[in-house]
Amino acid sequence: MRRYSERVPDVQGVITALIDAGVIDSADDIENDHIAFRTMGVPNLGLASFEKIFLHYGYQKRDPFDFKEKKLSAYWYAPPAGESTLGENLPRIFASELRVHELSDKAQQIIHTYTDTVTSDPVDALDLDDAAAVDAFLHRPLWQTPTLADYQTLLAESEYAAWVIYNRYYLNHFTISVHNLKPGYNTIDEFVAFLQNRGFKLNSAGGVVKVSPDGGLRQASTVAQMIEADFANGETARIAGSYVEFAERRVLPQFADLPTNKLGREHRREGFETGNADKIFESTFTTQTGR
Ligand code: OOG
Ligand code: NI
Repeated sequence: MRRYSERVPDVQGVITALIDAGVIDSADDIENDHIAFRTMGVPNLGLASFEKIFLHYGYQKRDPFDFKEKKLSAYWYAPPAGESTLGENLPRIFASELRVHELSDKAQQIIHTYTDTVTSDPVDALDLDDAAAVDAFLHRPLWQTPTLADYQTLLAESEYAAWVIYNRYYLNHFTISVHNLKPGYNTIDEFVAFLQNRGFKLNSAGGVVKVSPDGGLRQASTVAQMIEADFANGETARIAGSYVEFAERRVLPQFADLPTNKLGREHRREGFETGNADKIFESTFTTQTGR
């Protein structure tokens, strides 16, 4: 979270706005609904490698998601119940993988130039009980810094591919659970109005608020902030970094009569939604960052 918030000024921006408005006293009052990571689906990497970290910490693999057009596969992972070595109330995890073999030969070739240097699963070489080592791993480059030309070629075919070739396992977003905030801020529509009044730029793909068909999961996100990226051979460019998401999970119909102070995660809409996620991915796409 420290490195992520250094790189995404909106993180502190939203927290400060919430404190100024008297909605929270400090960042500790925010429930982190989920965090997200992106991976390259190639041998020794991808979800098969990445997920071992979180399975080790007691996360459980849940539903699969398929994004045909974007050539992505994803799963969500439920945190261990109650206290764990990492604390309690851990965020869910949404992790996705690019189906590299579905890209053009040219794009595959570029990706493999970098990823083929990873000849064994790097997670197998990690001491997973050492949380500091895991943190360092997530921020360590797995392959050589790409050239700007390779980045741009990938960008033209798959914005996701370009994002991962530069950003690797960098945290893609954290998510504020808006339903746990105080009245006036605890629905996604109210929260979005609050953000827009304060000038935050939100992802408009498919509409600002993305709603699951059952109406229970309502999400919005900022547009990724641009970072000054250092490419190979001393070249630099401004590219999409990470973003912040906001989620409202409505109380399930069978728990509608429970008093607010009795409501826990188990009483609200769980999981994720393909239609929502498909548009949230675009928070880092030039169609949004260029607006
Ligand atoms: C993940 C997009 C999907 C959600 O909550 O459905 C998502 C990404 O941009 O990598 O975050
Ligand atoms: Ni998300």
